[in-house]
Amino acid sequence: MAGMSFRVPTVLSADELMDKSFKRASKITKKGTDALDGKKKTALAKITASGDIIVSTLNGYISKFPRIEKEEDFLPELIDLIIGIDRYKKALGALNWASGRVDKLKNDSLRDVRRTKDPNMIESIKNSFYGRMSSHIKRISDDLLFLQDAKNKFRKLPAIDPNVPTVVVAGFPNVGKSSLVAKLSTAAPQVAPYPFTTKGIIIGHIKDEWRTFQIIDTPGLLDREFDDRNDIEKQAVLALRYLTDVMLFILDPSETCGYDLDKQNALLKTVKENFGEVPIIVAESKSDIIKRSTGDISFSAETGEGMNELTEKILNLLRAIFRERAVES
Ligand SMILES: Nc1nc2c(ncn2[C@@H]2O[C@H](COP(=O)(O)OP(=O)(O)O)[C@@H](O)[C@H]2O)c(=O)[nH]1
Ligand SMILES: [Mg+2]
Repeated sequence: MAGMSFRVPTVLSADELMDKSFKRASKITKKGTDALDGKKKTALAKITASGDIIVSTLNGYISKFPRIEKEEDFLPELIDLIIGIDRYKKALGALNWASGRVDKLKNDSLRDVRRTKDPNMIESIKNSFYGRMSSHIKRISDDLLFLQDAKNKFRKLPAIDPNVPTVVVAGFPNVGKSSLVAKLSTAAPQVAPYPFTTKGIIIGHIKDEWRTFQIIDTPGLLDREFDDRNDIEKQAVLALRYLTDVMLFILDPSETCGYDLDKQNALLKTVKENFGEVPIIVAESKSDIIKRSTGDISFSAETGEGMNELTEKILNLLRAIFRERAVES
């Protein structure tokens, strides 16, 4: 499950792809009932093998790279952020084009070989097949390189699974987000670089009896005023919105984080505005220092006070969302 969206194959360059195809074909010889028949059968087998290897390799890439299903989703936003969605779509489209062309070329060439009775023609049909196939592959050279580069960028992404119910944590720096994620997470959270932020995103997992949920802390993104953001950060927040099933906003009433409560409440307000429909749980941290009675859950990552209550509240909300989705689909 973890990181399932980004298990993409290594992409060969145009030259490597052609080498692979020629190498496969060069090993083939077929016996026939006579010299012409042998020549024909060998040419047919070579054309079939070398064409098929190109088609199946390209189709394999197309099916293994993540598909852009709908624009209003985490994955397209993320892909756009990392590599550019238009270029990505163009690259996959180009592979699809080349695959179709090579397949047709193969079938046309096979037909021509079958029809001819001239041994020299067999050779020239085969050579022109190789030449034209080569030129189709050369035309997608840039697209293959682009996808290989995309693969490398995908590989560096931490294992965020867009299909797993997800809590995203927000609140000013030092309010206690990382401490909370570490405490809530069943295993040690992963820290990984992300295009969202220079600081690295933190992904924890919460397991109940039979299901796993993600809890994500995004330093640099949901811990400051929205107005200060550059375009990439704005886009990152948009991507996050599609990922977030529940927002957990942490207020630090002790103000030991260095931000007074007015500032913190102002950030809460903008987070609410930016995340529209997403349900928000507000929780107050550091209850070992100060505990208010506002109706929001107070907790302390340090002493463990209120942690069970908070976990239950989060899990109940996530379970309800998960059930709703299971019923819908
Ligand atoms: N007293 C107290 N301090 C805490 C608690 N949780 C976090 N802190 C402290 O607050 C500071 C910031 O915590 P951190 O989790 O890194 O906050 P983040 O920047 O929001 O991720 C650290 O010095 C923590 O030790 C708590 O429950 N009680
Ligand atoms: Mg932190």
